[in-house]
Amino acid sequence: MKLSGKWVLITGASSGFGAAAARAFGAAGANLLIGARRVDRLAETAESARAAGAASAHFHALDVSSTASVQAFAEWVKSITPTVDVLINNAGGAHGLDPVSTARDEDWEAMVQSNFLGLLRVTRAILPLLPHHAGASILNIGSIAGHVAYEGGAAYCGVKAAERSVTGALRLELNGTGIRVGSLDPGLAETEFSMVRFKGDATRAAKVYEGTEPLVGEDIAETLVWMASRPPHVCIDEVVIKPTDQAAIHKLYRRTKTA
Ligand code: NDP
Ligand code: 8X3
Repeated sequence: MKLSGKWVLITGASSGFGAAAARAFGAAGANLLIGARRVDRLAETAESARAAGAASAHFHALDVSSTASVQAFAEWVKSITPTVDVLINNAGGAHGLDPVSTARDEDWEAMVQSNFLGLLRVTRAILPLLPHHAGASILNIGSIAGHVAYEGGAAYCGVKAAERSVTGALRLELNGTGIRVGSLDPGLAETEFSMVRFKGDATRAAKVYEGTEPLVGEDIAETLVWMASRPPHVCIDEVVIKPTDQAAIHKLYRRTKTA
């Protein structure tokens, strides 16, 4: 399916995967509708998407953890276009890496609100705009953390496992509409993810990627473009994408420095 002229909505497009996806769908000639909380960063993403070839790039503040914000965002979308062809639910992330015994309510709540409830809220608000039988797609960003649990990841792994359940339930609910529902589940990728997880501790964040070659936003973006551009009768249910250095969630190859 050609993406040129299609309307693509991306949540969490102020950095990382979402910003890279805006540029990649822009390069394919799409019209972009992007949201996140940091509006200054959205403006930069929109500018780079236009430079990449986007038919248009519109941005608006969005906090997926607030129903009122999601509703206001959806009203803004409707003021621009009556249809959205591709919805990318990407907003989210991890807060903390503490074991259950010492983890904080505010971190759990932030993860549930953005990764899980945010996904549900945005989908509910935008679903009426997705055309039937025209190759429309809902693409949700999961994680390998939704497949395999790790220490300190109880809540994050939990919300990403929930993303897989939401994706599966939506695919059943939308069967017969022609709307495709897929999940893209990445492994280790260098974005602002670890800076957010470790609350701005740049040294701790950098250690996550030390000696290894992680994925980058563009790897995820080009896969999203591929998923959305399959012929309308083809639904890519689930893609797991990891760095070659990451054989499994706990097995990450790190090169030792030779001075
Ligand atoms: P980044 O931190 O770079 O990007 C996260 C994006 O989500 C930002 O644009 C941020 O925008 C947005 N966001 C977070 N909370 C909210 C909110 N409440 N409302 C609106 N937007 C929000 O990290 P990534 O690009 O890596 O993360 C994107 C997705 O990919 C997340 O769902 C993450 O869990 C997932 N993921 C990441 C992996 C990785 O290793 N990097 C691997 C697997 C999955 P703002 O702060 O401006 O609101
Ligand atoms: C991000 C990947 O392994 O850090 O979802 O949880 S991981």
